Amino acid sequence: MHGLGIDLEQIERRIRFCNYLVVAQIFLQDNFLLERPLEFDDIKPRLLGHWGSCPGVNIAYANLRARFPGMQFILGPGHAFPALQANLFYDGDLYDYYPEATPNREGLEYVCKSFSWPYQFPSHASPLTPEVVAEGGELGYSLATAYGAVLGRPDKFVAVMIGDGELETGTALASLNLNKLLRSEGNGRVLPILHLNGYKISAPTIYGRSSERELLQMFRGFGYEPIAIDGTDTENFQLALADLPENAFVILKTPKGYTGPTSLNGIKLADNCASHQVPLPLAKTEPIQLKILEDWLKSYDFKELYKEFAHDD
Ligand SMILES: Cc1ncc(C[n+]2csc(CCOP(=O)(O)OP(=O)(O)O)c2C)c(N)n1
Repeated sequence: MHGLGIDLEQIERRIRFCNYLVVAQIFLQDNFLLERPLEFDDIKPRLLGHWGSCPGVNIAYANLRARFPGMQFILGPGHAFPALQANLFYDGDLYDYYPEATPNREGLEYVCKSFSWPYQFPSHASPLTPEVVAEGGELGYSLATAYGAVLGRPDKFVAVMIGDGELETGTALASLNLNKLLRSEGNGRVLPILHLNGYKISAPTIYGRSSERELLQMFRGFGYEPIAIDGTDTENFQLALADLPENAFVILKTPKGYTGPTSLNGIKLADNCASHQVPLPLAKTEPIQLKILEDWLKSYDFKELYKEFAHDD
């Protein structure tokens, strides 16, 4: 427990839980708790989804939820859906809409199997996601949506995560100006968070290649009080959230694909655009990739986290 009254270890356990669940959703159709060695048959036949953005989203969600339990969360990069789904499952919010999503083995299997599966959940946030405001797919609208959500609602607090690739779109960039129009007592509060993981699909982002000084100046120019946070340092993140300036803009730095495999066939995966989608695309047929996947899943010590979470009979 921290002087702030927030359990930092619990936040980190939650992040590990959700990271595991993201990987399991993308890859597994069986053996979800790794109760026996991983086999090709445990792997889904068609590997879809996006890993790279998810660990940063899990970091943000866990930290924000601990500090602002009543927040509304808007996620710009809807392709990070497995992270959103993992968090909705963890909090029991998914269960409110899907009675199959029970906090036990059956619920876990349901969440993993139904991700990116015909007639179940797609690979992006969609109208099937509880409380979704607009379907993912087209980047750029998150910040404008967040300002819209607090209009005339002084009681509302919306945290909005904008991808650094997303902020290269005209829509998202122009939405930064809304900050100047909406600062009044009659409206709620928006906390914009730039997810600075440095990369988009197959290239670095402009902001990933900008200096911190340039970024701070840019957001100051739009009328914000920007702060840069290293997302991998939970204590630092919580201290910053406890002392946010009135008109804060968070620049959240996380390495893309953080905690995932570091390289494959000589290609850098973590902290690189190569982790954007499925980093081990041949896990169903290549023994080496299957082994890397197994080690990756094991690295989260999920069994211990699962015991804490599950209500099995
Ligand atoms: C308007 C629009 N342009 C392009 C795309 C294609 N696209 C999908 S994901 C992506 C990269 C997103 O990068 P970022 O916002 O940084 O997200 P993250 O790095 O967290 O995955 C792009 C360009 C899109 N979905 N919408």
